[in-house]
Amino acid sequence: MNGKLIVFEGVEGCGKTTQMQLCFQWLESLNISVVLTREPGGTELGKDLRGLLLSKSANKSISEITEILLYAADRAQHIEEELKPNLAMGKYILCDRYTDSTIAYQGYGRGLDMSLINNLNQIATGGLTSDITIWLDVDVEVGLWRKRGQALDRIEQETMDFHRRVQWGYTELAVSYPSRIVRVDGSASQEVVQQNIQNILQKRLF
Ligand code: T5A
Repeated sequence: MNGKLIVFEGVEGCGKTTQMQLCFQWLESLNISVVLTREPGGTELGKDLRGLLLSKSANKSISEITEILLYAADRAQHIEEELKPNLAMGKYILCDRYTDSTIAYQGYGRGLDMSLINNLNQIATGGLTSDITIWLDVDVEVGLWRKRGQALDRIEQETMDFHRRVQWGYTELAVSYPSRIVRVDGSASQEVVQQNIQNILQKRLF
């Protein structure tokens, strides 16, 4: 596959959507063919799964195993329908969340068994890893403060302890996979964060 899979990760409100849009415009200005996508919800089936997992009316009593299986189902469909075909066409893919979200949220956040998570990630992805993962690192309090006034989804409504465990998960992942995961200070201004991301992508991918 000739394309590149560029993943954006981080806690709630870290600025992924904002930075992905800016990256999209920047890559297009360089005449690079680029697509934006996300997990959950990058396919038609995935949109339904996202609703089940996150909507305000999402079932609060969804079990932890059901939750991780739904994320894995969304990912399996996303890879077959969206990621593999676009990579084969040589496109750059900007993907909002991928396997590290499952490790951070279901592993560190929920406390599910890591070998189960790694097995499910392997089954869903068939071994497809990102070329680079940008981790937008902001304090949990900062991210949630940015979302003030918005209706919080099922996972955003979790406790501060949950969100802090997720944040710790990203910290440990970045230490474990230094060649794949690059930390970017997400608390800087949008312009500074974007410049830092562009510098990293230029150095690592071009
Ligand atoms: N999930 C996902 C799992 O539990 N397991 C999994 O395997 C997967 C794949 C998905 C949820 O599902 C969970 C994790 C999540 O809980 P999502 O797609 O991340 O949800 O939800 P979104 O609502 O799309 O994303 P976030 O809410 O996390 O927000 P973003 O995209 O990180 O942040 P963004 O860009 O929308 O910015 C938020 C606000 O901050 C401002 C923006 O203008 C906006 O108002 N902002 C800044 N303000 C100051 N300085 C900056 N640098 C700023 N950057 C943005």
